Amino acid sequence: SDTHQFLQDLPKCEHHLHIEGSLSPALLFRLAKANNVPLPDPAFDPSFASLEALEARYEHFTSLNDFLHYYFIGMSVLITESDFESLAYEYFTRAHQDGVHHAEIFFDPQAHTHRKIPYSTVVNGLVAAQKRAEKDFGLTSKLILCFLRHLSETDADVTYQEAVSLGHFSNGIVAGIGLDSSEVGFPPEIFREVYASAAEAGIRRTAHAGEEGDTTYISKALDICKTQRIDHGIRLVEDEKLLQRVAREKILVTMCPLSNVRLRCVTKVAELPVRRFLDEGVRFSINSDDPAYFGGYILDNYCAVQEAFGLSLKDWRFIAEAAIEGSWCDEVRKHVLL
Ligand code: ES4
Ligand code: ZN
Repeated sequence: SDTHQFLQDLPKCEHHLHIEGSLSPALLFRLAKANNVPLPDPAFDPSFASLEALEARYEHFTSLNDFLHYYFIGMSVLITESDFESLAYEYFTRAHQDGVHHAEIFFDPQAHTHRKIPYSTVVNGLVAAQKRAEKDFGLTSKLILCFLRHLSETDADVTYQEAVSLGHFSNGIVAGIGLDSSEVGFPPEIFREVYASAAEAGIRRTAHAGEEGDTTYISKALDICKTQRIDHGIRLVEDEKLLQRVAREKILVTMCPLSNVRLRCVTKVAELPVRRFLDEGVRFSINSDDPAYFGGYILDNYCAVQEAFGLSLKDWRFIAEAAIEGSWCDEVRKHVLL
């Protein structure tokens, strides 16, 4: 249709995409076999009995933690540099088809180093895919290193120091840090020290906050971790003052509509605070989060928002411009994107 074409053609930036969350059930089973990685016994979890069973299971997540259980099992099949390269190149190919010009992708190094896959294997594979995507599609991208919040601050710091020692923040391979995994019970202030080190070194910062957690997770991310973005942030509307502050300070909120429905943060896309954000001038982008798990890539998310809210050309222009301005690329690239 016309709107679908319009949204496809709209120059998009993706800021909230976990590369491990772009692992489809088909690729999961293929790599499990190729790499001899055992999957859970179907006698204990029938979801692993077949491709179809796993796909069906992904349609019925009950919470963030329910999803994360499958997310961490899924990524256990990623072993070699080439696995990470294929995974990321497949994502970039799809993103390009969806009209993405610039993508900032999260990766979870601890989820790999904890199962003896070296940090450099992960990053080398991702970087190889980034180079191919830029050459083949003109798609630019950045990596954002996420800490797993269910692990300790000490563990996060070990990961951070490894990236620092390889020069990945100063040479531009990693554009910033983020915080993901189980939110409730793991507030951002646990990671205050590693965020303070990053701030001091001029490294950009974001954190998942206000997905399942209340508004204190958002305010602590901003006040204590000094984040320049908030990932998800849908519960921001529960605190009017905080909402106005986010608008005033031009903090980018990275929304993931289909994710929020699949993880039951809302019952439907129409419940998301899209209208409130537009009316209050809160800058936000629309993203896919874990597209292989949540039933849609970025264009599906854009279309779902349009279907629920019927936004105007002016609204879409605001969203597209906020996404470009909030990107962590250099000013020259931003100028080209605008
Ligand atoms: C995630 Cl949706 C979501 N929330 C928190 N952490 C995550 N890691 C991957 N997807
Ligand atoms: Zn996320």
